[in-house]
Amino acid sequence: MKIYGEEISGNCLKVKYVADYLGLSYEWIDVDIVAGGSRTPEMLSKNPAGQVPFVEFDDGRILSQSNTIIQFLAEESDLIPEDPFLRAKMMEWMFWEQYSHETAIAVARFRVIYQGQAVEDLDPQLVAKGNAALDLMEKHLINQEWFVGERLSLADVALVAYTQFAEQPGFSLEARPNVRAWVPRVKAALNCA
Ligand SMILES: N[C@@H](CCC(=O)N[C@@H](CS)C(=O)NCC(=O)O)C(=O)O
Repeated sequence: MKIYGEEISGNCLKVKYVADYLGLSYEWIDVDIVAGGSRTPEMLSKNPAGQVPFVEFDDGRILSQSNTIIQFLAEESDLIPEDPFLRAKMMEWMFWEQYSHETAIAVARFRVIYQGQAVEDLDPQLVAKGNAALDLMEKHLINQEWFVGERLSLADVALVAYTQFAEQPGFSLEARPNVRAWVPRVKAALNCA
């Protein structure tokens, strides 16, 4: 399969982390997101949403949306709990990540790191949303090592993707020791740098 993405993107890294963890063979097709590389006519013909990541399988079928891709790749692996309720809890966190976490932390990071906006000029509502997401994670991790159940799951993969970069646009993990300890725990379990 071919994975279209760029390693500056947490959403793309999710796919790479899972493919590497599972030992899947793939070709990584680098897409220059900032230069509009995901919106060329060729790319739009593959993924009309104009975004990465997406995966093109050997039979030509295409799948987009990071959390959908990782769920498909990890089918029947130990990254997805067998228990239906735990599996649903995993999905709960993955939907939450896309609506309440990525939309604040990834967006703030993009503005600061790639568009050169000063941290102090970030929209206060965006910053408040990001802080609320990190606070919720911190609270959840008080009595747990992993987001769902007793081991690493796709919920951790989805959430670590941008949490690992949260300090770049000025969010602090200083007063969030549980999140701070969980990030390297997940990355060690995934065996990724
Ligand atoms: N919900 C999508 C979001 C994908 C997304 O936002 N992709 C960004 C990079 S992280 C992108 O391709 N941006 C380029 C553009 O919109 O032109 C997912 O999880 O895959």
